[in-house]
Amino acid sequence: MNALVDPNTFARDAVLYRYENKSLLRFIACGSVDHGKSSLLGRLLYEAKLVPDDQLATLRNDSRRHGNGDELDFSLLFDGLAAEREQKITIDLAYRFFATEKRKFIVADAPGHEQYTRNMATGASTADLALILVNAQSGITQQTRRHALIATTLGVRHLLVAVNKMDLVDWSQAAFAAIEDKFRSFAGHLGAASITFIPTSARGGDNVVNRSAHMDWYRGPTLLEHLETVDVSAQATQRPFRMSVQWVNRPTAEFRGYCGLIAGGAVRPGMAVRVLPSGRSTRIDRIVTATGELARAEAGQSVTLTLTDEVDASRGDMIVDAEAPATVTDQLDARIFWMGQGTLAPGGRYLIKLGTAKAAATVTGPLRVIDLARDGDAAPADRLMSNEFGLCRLQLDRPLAFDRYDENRETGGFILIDPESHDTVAMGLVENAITPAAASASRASRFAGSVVSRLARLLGTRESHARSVAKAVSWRATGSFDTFIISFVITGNTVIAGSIAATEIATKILLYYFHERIWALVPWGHR
Ligand SMILES: Nc1nc2c(ncn2[C@@H]2O[C@H](COP(=O)(O)OP(=O)(O)OP(=O)(O)O)[C@@H](O)[C@H]2O)c(=O)[nH]1
Ligand SMILES: [Mg+2]
Repeated sequence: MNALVDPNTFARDAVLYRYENKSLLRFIACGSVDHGKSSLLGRLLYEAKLVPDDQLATLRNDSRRHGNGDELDFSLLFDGLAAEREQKITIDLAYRFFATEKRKFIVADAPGHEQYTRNMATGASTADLALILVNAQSGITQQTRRHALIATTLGVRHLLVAVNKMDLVDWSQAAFAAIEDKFRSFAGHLGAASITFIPTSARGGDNVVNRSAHMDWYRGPTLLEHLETVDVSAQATQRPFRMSVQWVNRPTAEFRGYCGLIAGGAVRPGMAVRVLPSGRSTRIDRIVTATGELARAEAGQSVTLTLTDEVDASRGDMIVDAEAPATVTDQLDARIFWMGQGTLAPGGRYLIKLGTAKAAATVTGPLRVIDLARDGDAAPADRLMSNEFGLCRLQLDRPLAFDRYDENRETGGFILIDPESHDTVAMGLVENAITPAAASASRASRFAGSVVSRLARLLGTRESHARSVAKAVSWRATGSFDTFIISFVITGNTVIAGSIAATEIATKILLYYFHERIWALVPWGHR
C-alpha cells in the first residue's frame, strides 16, 4: 500500500532547494548625504513586495508622524534610530537580509555624512557591490568620490551608480549622461571590474523594480534586475585554499579536528597542506561537517578538517594549500583606515587581529596619507586622523601568515585594537607581506643608505669641498718640502727623495681632507 504523501511536501522541498542554492549578493548603498540611499532601498523592498503587512502599517503611521501625510517615507524602513528619524539622516549602518526569486541579498545602508565614514567603510569591507547614489540635480560631490574610492580600496569590484531624483531634472537624458561622463572620468583609475549607471527616482519608484514610464530613452535594466543578475563570481573559490583554525575539536583521544571557515579555495581529502606559521607539511585526511563527511568543501563553508599526521596546530594557525602557501612574516606594508579617536603615528603600538590570529604590532617607517576627496594619491604625513586612509609599515612581535588583500580579503584584511581600551581603532589591508628575505634585504639597504647619508653629511657641511682641497694642497706642498730635504741628505738621490715627498703629499692630502671634514662637523669653536 502506498503511504500517503502530502503533495505540498515536494513543492516545499523544491522551494527550499531553490532557496538554499541561490547565490548571495552583499551590497552597500553609499554616496553623498541626502541623495536618497535609504529611500531607494526602502522603495526597492516595498516594490519587490518584501515588506510584511505589519511593517507596512507601522511605516504608514511613522510616515504620518514624521510629517509626510499619506506619502510613505521609505527611508524610515532603514533609519530605525530615534536620532535618525528626528534628524532625517542615517547614522548607523543598517543591514537587511532579503531574497527574491533569483537571489539572496544582504544590503547595508550607509550614512552619507563624513563623520560617520567608519560605518560606511565597515559595510564596504564585506560588500561585493557598491550602489552609489548620485542626486541628479546636485550631481557628483566630494563625498561621492570619497565613497567610491573607499569602496574600491576595500576590494569592492562592482559599482552600480543610481542617478537618483530624476524627477527633479525633468527626467532629462542629458543630465543623466553628464553625470555618467563625469563619474567615468574620475573612476577610470579605481580599477572596478564593472560600472553600471541607472537613472532612478526613489520617490516615484522609477526604474527601481518596475520600468519608468518617464524615461523611455533608457533601455538598460532596472535596479533590481541588475542586482539579481550581476556576476560577482571572480570568486574566493578560485583562489588557493586557506582556513584559519577557530578551535581544535578533541572529543576523544582518537579524534583531533581543526574547525574553521574556509576563507579561500577548495579542499579535498588527500590534498597536501601546510600549517602556518610553523610550516609543517601534512595532508587532509577527512572533511567532517554536522551533516556528514564531504569529498570537497569550498570557500564560505564551515568545516572540521582532520590531518594525516600529528601536527601541532592551534587556534590562530592557518591551514593552507601546500602548492600556494600564504606568506609568513613579522613585517608588512599596510593600507590603514584609521577609525580611532586619537591619531595613528609611527611608534604606535596595537594588537593586530587577522582571522583568529593575534600579535602585537608597532607602526614603523614612513607614514603617508591618501587624499580621499580627490584622486586617491598618497602624500607624506606625520599622523593619520580619524576617517583617514594611510600607508605604513607594521612590525609584529611574532610572524603570522598573510596574503595580500587584493588576493584574499579574509586573509589579507585585519583590524588593529587599542591594547588598553580594547577598542577597534583601525581596519587594515595587507599591501605587501614582506618575506624574511625581503625584510633583511631592506634592512641591509636601509643600513647602506644611512652610511651613505652620514658620509654625505661628513663631506658636505660648513667648509666647502673646494676650500678643503685647496687647504690640504697648500698645507702639504709646504709641509713636505722638509721631507724632501731630509730624504735627499740621507739618500743623496733626488729621485728617491722626490718620490718619498710625493707619496707623503698624496697620502697626507687625503688624510688632511678627511680630518678637515670631521672638524667641520664639530660645532665647538665656530664664530
Ligand atoms: N524628489 C525626490 N526626492 C527624493 C528622492 N529620493 C529621496 N528623496 C528625498 O531626499 C531626502 C533624503 O532621502 P534619504 O533617503 O534620507 O537620503 P540618504 O541618502 O539616505 O541620506 P543620509 O543617509 O542621511 O546620507 C528625503 O527627503 C527623501 O524624501 C527622489 O527620487 N526624488
Ligand atoms: Mg540614509
